[in-house]
Amino acid sequence: MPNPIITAFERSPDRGRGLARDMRVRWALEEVGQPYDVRLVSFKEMKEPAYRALHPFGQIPAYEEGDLVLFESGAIVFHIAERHAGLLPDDAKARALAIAWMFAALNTVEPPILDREIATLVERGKSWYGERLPGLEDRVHVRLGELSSRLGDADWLDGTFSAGDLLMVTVLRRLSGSGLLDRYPNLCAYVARGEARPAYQRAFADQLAVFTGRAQPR
Ligand SMILES: N[C@@H](CCC(=O)N[C@@H](CS)C(=O)NCC(=O)O)C(=O)O
Repeated sequence: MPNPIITAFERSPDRGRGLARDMRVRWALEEVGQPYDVRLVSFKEMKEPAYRALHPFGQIPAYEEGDLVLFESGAIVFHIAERHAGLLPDDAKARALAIAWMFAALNTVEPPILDREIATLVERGKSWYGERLPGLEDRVHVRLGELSSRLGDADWLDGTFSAGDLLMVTVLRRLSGSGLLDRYPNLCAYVARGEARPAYQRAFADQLAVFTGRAQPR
């Protein structure tokens, strides 16, 4: 069976700092030890019909495995976690909870973080930006406070590291440089634990190498 192929930005706006969503998929593939190939796409190419056949919204990442074509980073990580050991517990109840954390990361925690991020990127010059930002940050803090309380002094959200943690760590990393995580030492330590995993580091190095031009043929 040939390696799965993922798509990633030819030139990532985050300059390869692991914020583009191919990072989630790379990390999951590294965790389970599945080699993969990467197809780099330009912004122009992503919006063309040939690419939209892979990804209806013209975004990265898309994932090809034989005749299976998937889009949505959460669905791709879930697919990988279902087919390989290591990202979801075997016990049915623990597995269901880990899946709940995957949805929580993408459906409950990421939206207010994205709302704030988008405002800082596209609304910064507007007259009402200064009034809007505190409300957006309050909404982020509500979720961070709740997550911090739940995590407490545990290493991971529910027992052992799972795809739920993988997605949650990548979502929280979107706050890098904002200072918003600073008042939650346990969440900072949680993100650092995720980043310290060898699989994360391999994935990070590979996506950074695309930006620095040091990517090696796999
Ligand atoms: N919900 C999607 C979001 C995908 C997404 O927003 N991808 C961004 C990169 S991280 C992208 O392709 N942006 C370019 C665009 O939307 O034109 C997922 O999780 O895969």
